[in-house]
Amino acid sequence: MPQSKQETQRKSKASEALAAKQKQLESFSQGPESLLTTNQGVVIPDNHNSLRAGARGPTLLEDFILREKLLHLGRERIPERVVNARGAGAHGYFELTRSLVEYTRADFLQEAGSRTPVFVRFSTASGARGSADTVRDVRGFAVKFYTREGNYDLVGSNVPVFFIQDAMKFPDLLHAWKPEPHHGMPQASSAHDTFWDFASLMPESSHMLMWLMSDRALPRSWRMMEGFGVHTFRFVNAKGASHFVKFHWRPKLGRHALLWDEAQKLAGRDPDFHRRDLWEAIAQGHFPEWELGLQVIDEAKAAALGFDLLDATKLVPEELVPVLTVGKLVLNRNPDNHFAEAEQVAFNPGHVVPGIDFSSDPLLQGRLVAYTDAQLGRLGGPNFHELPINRGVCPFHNFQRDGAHRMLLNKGQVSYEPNSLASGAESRVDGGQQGFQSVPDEFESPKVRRRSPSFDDHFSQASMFWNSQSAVEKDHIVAAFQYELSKVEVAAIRQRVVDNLAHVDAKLARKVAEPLGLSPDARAAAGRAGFRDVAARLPVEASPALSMEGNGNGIATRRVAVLVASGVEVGALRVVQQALQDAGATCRVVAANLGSVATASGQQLAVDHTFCTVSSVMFDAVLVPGGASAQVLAANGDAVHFVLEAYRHCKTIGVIGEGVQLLRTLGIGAGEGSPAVPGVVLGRNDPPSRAQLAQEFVAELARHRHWSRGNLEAVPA
Ligand code: HDD
Repeated sequence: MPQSKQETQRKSKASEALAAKQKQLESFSQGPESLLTTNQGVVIPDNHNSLRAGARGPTLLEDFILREKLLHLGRERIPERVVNARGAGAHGYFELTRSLVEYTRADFLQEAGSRTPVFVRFSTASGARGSADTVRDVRGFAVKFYTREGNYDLVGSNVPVFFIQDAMKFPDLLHAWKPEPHHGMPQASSAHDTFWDFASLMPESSHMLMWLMSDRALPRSWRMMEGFGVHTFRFVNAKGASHFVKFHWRPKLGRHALLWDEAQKLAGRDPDFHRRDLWEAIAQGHFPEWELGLQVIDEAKAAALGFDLLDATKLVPEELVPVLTVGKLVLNRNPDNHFAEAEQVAFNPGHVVPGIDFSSDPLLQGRLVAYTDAQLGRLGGPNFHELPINRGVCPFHNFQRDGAHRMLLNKGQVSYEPNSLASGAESRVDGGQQGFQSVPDEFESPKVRRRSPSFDDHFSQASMFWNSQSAVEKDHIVAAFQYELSKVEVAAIRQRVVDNLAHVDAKLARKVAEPLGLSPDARAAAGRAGFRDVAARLPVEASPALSMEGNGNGIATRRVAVLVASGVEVGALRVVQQALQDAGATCRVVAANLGSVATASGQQLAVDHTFCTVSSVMFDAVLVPGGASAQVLAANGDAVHFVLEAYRHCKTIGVIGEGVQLLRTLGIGAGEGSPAVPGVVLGRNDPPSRAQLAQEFVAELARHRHWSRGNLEAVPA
């Protein structure tokens, strides 16, 4: 069908917007050059030898080439972010699918179909820049929109709530969470005394602790986690009318998690697991995608929700306010340079555009100060907005001048306003036509250093979260509390945590406490300073959207390991591989050595990885083809461990022909006479049954995990 003129114009405007940022970045880019020069452009004659007084004599101070290299190296590190230090990012675009003109005047939210360039950085919160990706933690999800009215940053996370209600407690939270100051341990972990000491004395953290101990804190991939703006923000339309708004990013691939055992092993096997996953997906053209969802709330009706929207320890259940889908986020380009882009990018919840405003959430209000301050230090001065990744795509002009690393050459005599010396445009100030307008709230109250009593409910939403979890998810939460508390050395801290948990759910508290030799005491918790018990009614008893169970969404980008040795029968394997590829999954051949193995028909099968460099935790499923190779694998401890571990982690296992022997050797009842094992697909090599085998394997993989396997504790992996 021919496109309408309007549609063609819209598309060309959208691609212009995207090209603008890319073009700007390219003007700062440099590819490899053949001739090495100094930073001053002087050609370097020899890059191996310093200038010496004789071939065996001392190096001369005048060697400006050596000096420049060494001195540059000595300054190549900048301070890491005080939180969210560990992260990586990608470029992409945001496409509006529904005009929001009724709610906001923000230019990039007006016209359905318009596209805005974005840079997104994902991170962990507590670990250092070199820590592992898969630790138990909340993940930062920060989006910079390069809009035509200035940069807008949505600096959120994969959890919709936070530990504390007031920014005043943020430094305390971080000091308690980061490695303990006397010995600098542990790295990137909440499983230690100071974290739980603080948390147990701050009952307002109860809701966030439930999320942190849940599978949400162990995402399978950044591409498979939700994002949230956390705070309540405001949309303001052209007439000045304002609504509260909550932001949601919903991943197209569904929400999926790692198991704790996997996460820990991955931290050693591949500490870069999440950043590698993002990089490879984009490099292979599997562009990650999220829907933008909004909960828009009439400000006059907010009080009727039964909790305070300004309290960042609360979420708005979707049963009370449905999520409206308004756009999509697509990441389609890896950075050219990790440092210049992911490290130097400066996000700030205070970067808003006309039409988006803040609420009085006291946590958000504190953030508005903290980010600029942190970046002034981290990026070395007041001109970090001039770094390529931080530059807006719209013109900017003001009379701020000078400072470290200033790149702009502001022309003219005048750097103040009002003035009469510059030409007309220099001194113009917009009278509010285009400019940012704050919502004209009226405040008539005394100054107080006190929280509103509407912030006193510390447990009801933690209970709602617990009620919303599946049986398996609940088991994981209990196990996580037990793990963390078992690492806490001071018994009184463990006791305080389980006492608090008794206010979330009595059964949860008992289950956590029992193996720790404790018994929860709800009354003791209630007697402690800082405890508030307003006996609030749950906003809803349970909210299904808070569970990740049954969140299928296909097998695109899932990774399947094919274990092979010489003599492997590849007939059925090829059919399964094709079906997996058609569904967007990736197969990797794993063997004892790199190179290739001889197949049963005398051909060569190329090997991608060896058992030394990968293990089952780096894959979503395992496939063991038939042929003489099965016997060779059964005698290889690494291959045996690979399959056992995948079995224990409830992953799909496909076994073809003689491969079944391997399962039997491992004590996994399979094949004739044995009952079917959930998620274990058995197939034959003969051509008629190959298609069915492929179909079954793909269907089982789409279930992601097979929790109903029995007696998993007995599996030695
Ligand atoms: Fe923060 C970084 C998210 C509360 C102070 N924060 C930072 C980043 C994310 C968040 C995603 C990394 C941005 C990037 O990728 O560069 N922060 C959150 C969320 C919060 C939150 C979702 C709760 C709703 N943060 C918070 C508070 C304060 C800070 C209450 C201080 C009052 N955050 C910072 C910071 C960081 C930061 C110190 C570290 C370096 C930086 O900003 O540039 O300013």
